[in-house]
Amino acid sequence: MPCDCLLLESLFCGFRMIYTRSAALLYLLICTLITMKANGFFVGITYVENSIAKGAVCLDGSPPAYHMDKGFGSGINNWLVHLEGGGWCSNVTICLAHKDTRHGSSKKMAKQIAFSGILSNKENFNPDFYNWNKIKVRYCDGSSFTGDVEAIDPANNLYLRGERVWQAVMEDLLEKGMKNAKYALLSGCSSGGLAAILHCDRFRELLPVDAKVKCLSDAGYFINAKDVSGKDHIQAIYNDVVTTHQSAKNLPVSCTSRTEPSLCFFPQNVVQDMYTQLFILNAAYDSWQIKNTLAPGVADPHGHWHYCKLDIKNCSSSQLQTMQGFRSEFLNSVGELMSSSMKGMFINSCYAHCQSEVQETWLRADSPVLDKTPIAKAVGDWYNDRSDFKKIDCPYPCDGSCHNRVFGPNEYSQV
Ligand SMILES: *[C@@H]1O[C@H](CO)[C@@H](O)[C@H](O)[C@H]1NC(C)=O
Ligand SMILES: CC(=O)N[C@H]1CO[C@H](CO)[C@@H](O)[C@@H]1O
Repeated sequence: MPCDCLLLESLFCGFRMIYTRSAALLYLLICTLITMKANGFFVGITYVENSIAKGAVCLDGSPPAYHMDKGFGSGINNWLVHLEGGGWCSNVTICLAHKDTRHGSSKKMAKQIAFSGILSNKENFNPDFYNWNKIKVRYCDGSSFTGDVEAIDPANNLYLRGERVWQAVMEDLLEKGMKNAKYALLSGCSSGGLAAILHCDRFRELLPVDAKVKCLSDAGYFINAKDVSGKDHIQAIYNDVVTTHQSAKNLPVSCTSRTEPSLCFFPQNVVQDMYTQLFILNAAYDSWQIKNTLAPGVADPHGHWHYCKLDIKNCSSSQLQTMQGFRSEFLNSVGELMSSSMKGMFINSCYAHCQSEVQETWLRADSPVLDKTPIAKAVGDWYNDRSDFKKIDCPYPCDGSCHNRVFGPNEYSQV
């Protein structure tokens, strides 16, 4: 529920006491209208039931799922496949904790979700992709769609089959018409944005040779940086993910043939060998990476970073200095891509994570801009070869167009 609805809820509280039923109905109606205006339109879920026979299932053994809005007009042969994010489960204990949530079971997923931003069907909100076939693939494997463990431990019935989920969903979409695609874009946010990088070249191979195919990673460029205590925290987590899910065989061979597989979960070791065009959309102070890579709880036992992680405005000058160091590392890790004609880039200086999925950051009068260009235009220009957009923002706090995230005290950013 968006906050507008919470406000409405309290307004209607009084009325409800007297005219409970009609007030509740009116509330629901207004709330639905507000939600639709703010968040786009609702799209129903499709379960890929025949995947079960292939052993391509969520952590709990339920079928994978996606939401699809059919293309129309000149977009009927164009396909946008957007991969949902939701962190990773790096060991069996954590995967078991995910198993009975929407990130581990299609039984727990909402039957309708709002499509907005890059998934919007309105031309003025999403000028380059609005009439495409638009698919949001739900994330329920915890491995960025890379895992494939044959054995099932009867003691816990945990399935680690992300790679099979990827294949089964792609087969289903190809059958639904994607095999005739003329234009296609594989995108994703967070762990889905990482999956879009890891699967990009293989997605390209599934489609007709004369189709135009590119990939967009939104907040999926996770860098291999040390945490504030000097430890390789994120590298250890990725090592656990790749080991637990037996992902090595499904990571790009160009990387695994020259270095250890867990390092091939980091885009910085993968992107230079990709032959499909890639756009990297990322905040240099990505809020997930600041919270979980730079200053995870284990690296900050006294909680010095607690308020800073909730709201960048609360960071001390020494914390900001540390964050500028993180930005420098981030820019170093994308640096050599600046010269590649195969890559597009929108790296802004916001405290944000995932900027393509919601209208307020994708395209609105006040949405983030780089060089006066909003994200939707930068991505659209790059996709359609109108210009090769490649821009890096000046350091925080120079950018007044940011929509910086402010987290509630108990909010976790498992996007
Ligand atoms: C799983 O990972 C968590 C967090 O990293 C850790 O606390 C826990 O001990 C791990 N459990 C096992 C069984 O390795
Ligand atoms: C705990 C803390 O420092 N909170 C502050 C964060 O910043 C806002 C305004 O930027 C203050 O109102 C809070 O008190």
